[in-house]
Amino acid sequence: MENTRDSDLKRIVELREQLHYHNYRYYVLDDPVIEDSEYDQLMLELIKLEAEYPETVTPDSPTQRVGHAVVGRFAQVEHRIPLLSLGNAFNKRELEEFDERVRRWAGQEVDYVCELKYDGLAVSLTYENGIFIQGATRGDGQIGEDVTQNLRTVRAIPLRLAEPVSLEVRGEVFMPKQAYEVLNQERAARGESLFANPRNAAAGSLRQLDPKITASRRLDIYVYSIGGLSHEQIATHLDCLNWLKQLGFKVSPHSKHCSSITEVWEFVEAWTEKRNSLPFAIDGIVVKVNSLAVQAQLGATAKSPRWAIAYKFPADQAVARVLDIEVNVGRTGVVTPLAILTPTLIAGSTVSRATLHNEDYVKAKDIRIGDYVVIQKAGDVIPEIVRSLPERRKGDEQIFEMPHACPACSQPLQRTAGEAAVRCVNLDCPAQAYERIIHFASRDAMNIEGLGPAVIKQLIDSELIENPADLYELTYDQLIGLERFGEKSAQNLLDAIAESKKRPLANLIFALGIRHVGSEVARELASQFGSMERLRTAIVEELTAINTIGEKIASSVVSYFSRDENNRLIDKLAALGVNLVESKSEGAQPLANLTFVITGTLEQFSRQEAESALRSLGAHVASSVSRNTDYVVAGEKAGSKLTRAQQLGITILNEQQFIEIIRQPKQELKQD
Ligand code: 0OX
Repeated sequence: MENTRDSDLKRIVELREQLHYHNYRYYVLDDPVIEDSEYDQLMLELIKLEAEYPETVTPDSPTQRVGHAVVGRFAQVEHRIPLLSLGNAFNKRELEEFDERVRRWAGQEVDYVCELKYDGLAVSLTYENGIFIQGATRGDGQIGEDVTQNLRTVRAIPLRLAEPVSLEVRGEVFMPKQAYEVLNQERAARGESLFANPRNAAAGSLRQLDPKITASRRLDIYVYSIGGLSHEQIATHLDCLNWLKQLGFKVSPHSKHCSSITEVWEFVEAWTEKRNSLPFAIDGIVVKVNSLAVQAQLGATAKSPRWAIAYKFPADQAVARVLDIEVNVGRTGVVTPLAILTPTLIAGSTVSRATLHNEDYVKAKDIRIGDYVVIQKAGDVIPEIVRSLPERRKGDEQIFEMPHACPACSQPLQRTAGEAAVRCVNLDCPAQAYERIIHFASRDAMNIEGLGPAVIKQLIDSELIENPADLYELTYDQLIGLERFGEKSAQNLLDAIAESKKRPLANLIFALGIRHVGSEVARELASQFGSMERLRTAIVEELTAINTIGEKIASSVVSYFSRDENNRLIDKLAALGVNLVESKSEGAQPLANLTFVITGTLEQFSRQEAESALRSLGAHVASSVSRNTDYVVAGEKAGSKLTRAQQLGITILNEQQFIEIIRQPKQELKQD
């Protein structure tokens, strides 16, 4: 007996090795060395043996790709190091300007790596000792969703690496064109709604609660970077890609080393020609500085690294007819004309409306109702009208006139001298309220799943809500009485609304829709003021004291909180249990109550990245050293702040110690 067990266990190990290898050959290299039937045979044998010895089953076993469904909704994952997005270039000149900027900042010549820009969704994959332990979506760059179970089903993602390393890898999950076509055909046959493009199909597939559905969706991935890379042997982005390849990741075979921007442009031109022949969608070329030292030197702005740029392919164009021009009232009361078009296929999706921005735009482009127009769409950008085609007019086209009264509340519209926008200034305007609630529920705001524009309209029309706070008073009985709501959808919506009460303060500040307060500014306000109570009593000088906040934002914030109805809204949110403070649970905020100061240049991080990594763990980051400072992170060329910290006897951390702390804050730092 003992003997059988021994040989079975040996066989289990052998089968796992073989299956890992053949999975790699098939899904990563796209170069299988055995028949599918042989692979299935090996898998079956392993499944049987594991059933006999369940105690041997580990999560990285090839049999463990499809796990259990997530109950409720995905957990949130705070990215240790934010997933930045890319700045864009739309032509050769803008690429050359990028190159000039880079060389000026670097103070030397630089070489680049060009990559195809896969049109999918960015994910982060975490490995511990070579085992895949967590996968998350990019989300807003700071907080994503834990989609580990779904990413495990993506066969090109290794569950186990060639070396027992711990690292966080970033890549783009996408759906190949053919898989997308087949999926849409199947959906059409079942009478289900179709995905507008492969990108949406990939996103929809990754956000399924049941990994079985994701597993059936044939997703693929290319990985392209390591989060907060620190490895002596790796000096360039190319080295990094090669190392990722050696570890077993699927790395794009189309990346190219270019020694000058001229070579970059040749790569761009070649792929502009060839891009439609690829089996997957790409929407541009990503250009990255090759040297990691130069990357670190350049750092990042609030949103994107300075050492990389995305060249976007020219927009696809098509001709459509303007059937009508409607006007739309936005959340701040701005009234925008909107062209209603003949449904037209462009860049893989059907377009039937396009914004006309404002009255002057319509006049300048001479767009009339009944006109044929050239429309264009680039990637995710809202379609726009490039020009009208007056040569195709028949004579019955109508010139558009901006209405004088708001189409929603009939109050007179106002146009401020010197501004192109026309506004409805009635704060009770139902159209504005509707847009405000849409914004409140949106992903980067309160992220209330299932609460899209149609449901919001239904809730307003049924007089169940008038403002965002009313959402928190909705009851099951009210929802179940509405059309299209069943027991499950009513309960799901209530759960999602209840869950949103826990959103971080920054998201709530953004959700309020204060003019000029985007998500980045909201984050800054949350971190500086720490609570809605402090923020709403702030004066202009306190706000402008923050580096990134100028007069315009400061007065907009003060003016927002000077209005009674806004204060009533916040009081009501507070009374209904919505989180209004910055601090979160102990577990998520291991550095809460600790003040850090960063000085000098860090090799692996820009200042912005280092600060956000600390803030995401709850730390306060100050700009000057005082007795209240707990830690000073000192990079290269640290100056007077370091001296002051030494004088005050404050603990000084070097970059390596800093990296350890942001990786494992609890073990490294003791809180009193
Ligand atoms: C892509 C892609 C996206 C690394 C630093 C900022 C962006 N869609 O194919 N992102 C990146 O790079 C990150 N590379 C890519 N190839």
